[in-house]
Amino acid sequence: MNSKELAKQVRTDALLMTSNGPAEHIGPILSIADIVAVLYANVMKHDPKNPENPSRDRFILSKGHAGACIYATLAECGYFEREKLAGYVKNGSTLSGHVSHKNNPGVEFSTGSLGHGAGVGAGLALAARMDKKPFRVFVLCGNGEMNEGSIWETVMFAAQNKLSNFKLIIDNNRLQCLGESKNIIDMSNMKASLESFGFKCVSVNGHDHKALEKALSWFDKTQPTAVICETIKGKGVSFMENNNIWHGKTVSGELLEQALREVQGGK
Ligand SMILES: Cc1ncc(C[n+]2csc(CCOP(=O)(O)OP(=O)(O)O)c2C)c(N)n1
Repeated sequence: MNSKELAKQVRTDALLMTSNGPAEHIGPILSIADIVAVLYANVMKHDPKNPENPSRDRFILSKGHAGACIYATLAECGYFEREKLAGYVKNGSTLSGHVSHKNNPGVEFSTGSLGHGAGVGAGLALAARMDKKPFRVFVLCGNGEMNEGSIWETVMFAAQNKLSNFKLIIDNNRLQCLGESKNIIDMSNMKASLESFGFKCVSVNGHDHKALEKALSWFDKTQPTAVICETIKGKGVSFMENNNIWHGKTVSGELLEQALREVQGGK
């Protein structure tokens, strides 16, 4: 499946999955579907038949409230049966709303408490160097999550240790759960801040698959890299785009039908 088909299928799966729960994060999921699809279809070295391969690239979804996105991607790539997605957030399922690695092949690390994925990812990147392993580590954070001090500790650590196999990806949709980021902690200087600590950094349209592939495949020889993805929260569903009410709300009924038609390319 190419990245565009994968993103379309992930959006469809995620709409259906999140309709199982009372308060699911569909806006945050639609925001990152293109980034995650490009990573898994075109950028990362990974093998669904051998999820524990020590040389595999690692991906950590640090904004773990968007769990349905990674579960759907992994199922579509063949890590586990698609039928398992129907159990999402239901009793007895391993697919919790916030990401869990327990009994979910392909998930590297459980997340949901924001600010932790980057530190774990940087540790993995250092371990790769110490063990002389070729893998790279990709961590995806939200722009609101970038308010967390622990992320900036990681940035300093990764830069000082010249973790050139570490890539920080920021889903910069400019919203967080309670409003516009610029009114909470303004991070419009994010690129300059990352560069000042020693990261190499680019900004890219987070829904343009070609541009994403180029930026996400780019690594520096000595320094860690960051890709700031300019995204639209709720991307692909007209009534959800940039409408923060869909940060943590479930869609159902006629609106769900409309959303499914829209992500499939209809009206
Ligand atoms: C440590 C921590 N504090 C608060 C929350 C509650 N919370 C869940 S999502 C969210 C907003 C995250 O914003 P952003 O990173 O921009 O993600 P997006 O809204 O784009 O998905 C918050 C504060 C949390 N999950 N973890």
